[in-house]
Order: sequence, then C-alpha cells, then structure tokens
Amino acid sequence: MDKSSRIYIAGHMGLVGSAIHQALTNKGYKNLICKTHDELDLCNAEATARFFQTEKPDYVFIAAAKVGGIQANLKYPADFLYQNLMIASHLIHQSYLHNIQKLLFLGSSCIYPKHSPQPISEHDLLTGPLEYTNEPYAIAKIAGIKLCQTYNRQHGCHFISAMPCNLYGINDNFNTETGHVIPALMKRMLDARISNQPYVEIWGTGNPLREFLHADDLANACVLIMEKTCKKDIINIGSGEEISIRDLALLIKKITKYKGELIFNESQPDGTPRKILNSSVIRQMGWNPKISLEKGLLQIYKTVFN
Ligand code: GFB
Repeated sequence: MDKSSRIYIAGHMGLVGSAIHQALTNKGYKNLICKTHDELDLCNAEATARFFQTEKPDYVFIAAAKVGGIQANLKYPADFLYQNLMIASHLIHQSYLHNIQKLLFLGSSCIYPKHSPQPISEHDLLTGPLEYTNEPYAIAKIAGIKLCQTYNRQHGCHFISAMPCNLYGINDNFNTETGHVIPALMKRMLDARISNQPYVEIWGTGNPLREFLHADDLANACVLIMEKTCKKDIINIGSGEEISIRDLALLIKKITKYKGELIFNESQPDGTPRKILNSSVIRQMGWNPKISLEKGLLQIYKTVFN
C-alpha cells in the first residue's frame, strides 16, 4: 500500500473499523474510503457492486459484521448467519471482480472448534465441532475464510483472513444485554454504583478463560499484514494473556469503584471454556501488543464514562 492508495474500510464506524481508520490515518494514508450503513447496505449485492464500480478501491479491509455477545448470538442466530454471509460474499466477490490488490477479512477466534488444543493454531480450523452459542456467526466467518482461500486458489487473488481473540475498545457496544462481556460489565457496574445496587449479576460460572486484545493493538496488526508480504492466508492475532471471567469481573469492579457484591448466575451460558490463540505468525512478522488489559480498561472507563 502507498500513502495515496484508495483504501476501503468496510465497517469504519465499528470497534475494529474505527481503530483501523485511526491507525491508517496515523501512518499518513490519505485516501480512505468510508460509507455508513445508511449510505451502503453491504447485504445488498447490487448496491455493493455499484459502490465498487464508482469508488474503485485498491485495497479493502473487511471489518463490517453483525457482532454481539453470547446472548445476542443466541437470540438472533439467523441474523448473525445471514448478514455475515452476505457481507463476506458481496465484498469478497466484488473485490475479485475489481482486481483489488490485497484484502483483509476480519474473523474471530470462535471459528475454531470448541475443544481445540490450546493455544489454538491456524491449522486447527475445521478439526472438530463448534461452540453452540456462536455457531451461526462462526459458520459465516468460516465461509468468508474459505471464500478468501478459494478466490486465491482459483483466481490468483491476494485475500488474507485475520482471526483476533476477544476484542474491546472505545467504540464498543455498551449495551448490557447484547454487548460483549467487557462493555456489558463495565456499564452494569457503573449503573449499579450510581443507583447504589447491592449486587451485580455476572453471567455463567466465572470459570471460562478469555484472551482479550485492545482494538488499537489489533488495528496495528491489520495494517502490518496489509503492508508486509506474507505467505499465510489465515493469521491469528491475540495478546497471549488469559484471564478468567471471575478475575475480569473483579478487575472491572476495581476500575469502576463499585463496592457491592458480584453474583454469578449459573443459569446463563459460559460458552467456550477456553480459546487462547497461538499468535506466533503475527509475532514473527514483528507485531506485539502494547496495551495491557488493565491499562486498556482504564482508558475506556475514562474516555467513555467520564
Ligand atoms: O463476551 P462474551 O459474550 O463472548 O462472553 P464469548 C464471554 C464470557 O463472559 C462468557 C461471560 O463466559 C459469558 O458467559 N459473561 C459474564 C458475560 N457476564 C456477562 C455479560 O454481562 N455479558 C456477556 N456478553 N458475557 C463471543 C461470541 O463469545 O465471542 C461472538 O458470541 C464473538 O460471536 C466473540 O465471536 C469473540 O467469547 O463467549
């Protein structure tokens, strides 16, 4: 990519897309193409085709997706499967038709089998059954990876898939019901502190382990992948550090200065017990995360809630 390349960031308003936009801007990329959902519905094949015809991007980042936490995935499985399949299909096919020089497709660590050996390497894809709670989302993302791989094989494209661990950041969804665990717990504990509630509910047993990465760290990895030559077509991106949901809840309690009790509601799902990624490929390319979990949580607390 050079600084005047036409770079389309699909999903530039979201958690990941906005961080990629910032990372590219910081590095001096001047020709960024962005469309809001109202301007371009990526589930609409014709609208997506017209957009490529008019804008003629050179590079594409696919950070647009229907995303949500464990309960949103359970409640809206058809939306997660359909919308993510459409977004991936339309963008990858149009990128092929318009000879895009390089494309990066964003997935998630939930594409790997529920009981993968840990840490999970890129080779573990499709070696076992998926976790039930996010199977529709995972299947759409696996289809996106396979589209990238098959267009590379059949048409000589240069499409790469990045698989991040659990993410968090400023432009997250802070809805306590549909959001991921970090924004949901931060908002719930702040609300509870303000209204003097004696306890806050945490879903599940608190035992699952998760690997969290700040969206800004992920964005730097994504830009690096697009700038460097790399032979792999799937690349894991994780912080390398795991924390239990119980310890995460305690950390958020400390940061939000909530003084009440934490009650674990075991009738809520735990999801995957553990999913730490083997991120040796991206590390060998020279990337390292810079934002520790505690520092990242403090930054969000101060930026979003103060
Ligand atoms: O963040 P989360 O929804 O992502 O949940 P997943 C992580 C863990 O936190 C689960 C627990 O064990 C939840 O049971 N948890 C505790 C909570 N309290 C809460 C809460 O208030 N809200 C939420 N959301 N969780 C997602 C997938 O699964 O992982 C997505 O559903 C995506 O599709 C993402 O792939 C990376 O790691 O369980």
